[in-house]
Amino acid sequence: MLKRLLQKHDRLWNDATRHPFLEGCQAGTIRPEQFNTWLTQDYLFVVEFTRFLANVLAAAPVAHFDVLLGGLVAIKEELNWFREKARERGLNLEAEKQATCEEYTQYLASWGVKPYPVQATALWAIELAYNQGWQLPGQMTAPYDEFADRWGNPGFTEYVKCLERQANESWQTASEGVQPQAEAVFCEVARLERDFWQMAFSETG
Ligand code: HMH
Repeated sequence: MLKRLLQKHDRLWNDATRHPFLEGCQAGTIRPEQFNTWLTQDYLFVVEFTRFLANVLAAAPVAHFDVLLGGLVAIKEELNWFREKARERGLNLEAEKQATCEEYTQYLASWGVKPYPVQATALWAIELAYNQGWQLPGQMTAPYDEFADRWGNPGFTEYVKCLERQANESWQTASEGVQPQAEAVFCEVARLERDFWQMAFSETG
């Protein structure tokens, strides 16, 4: 049960979803170099995350297609939105991945070949981290409110609930040994999410 993972690893999850980077967006004190680093690196992350999502769809039971196909449609628009935001800020998206982004995307690729319940758990955790992280600080200052809304809006929150339901369902029929793998992947997601915020926050420009 995914709720139990959140309780058991609450400190880890707290660090994944509460970070000075997000507080800085809320207060409007984040520096442009920090925010732009996050934006560029997150675009590079989302490109690889799109491939991961396609892998999850490929491994999913047909009853789960509807939700996952909805996610893939949304990510088509999201990738274009990232390109638009980068253009507005004069950012070059042909950048190199920083070490944490590289590490996270390599993990994504490795999770794409794990049993479906493990993939479904990773997908849920990745989306929940942003859904909670961008909402927890409270109303954000412009221009960051647009970013907070992308992952904090009610439609996205509902999508994450659907992912939770599907991942829970997949756990019920998982063979022995799969649940510990899913738990380990959940903990990796939490650590990598924290490191990703820290990567951008540490940017000195
Ligand atoms: C690092 N985690 C990271 N980036 C994202 N865009 C999401 C989660 C949500 O898709």
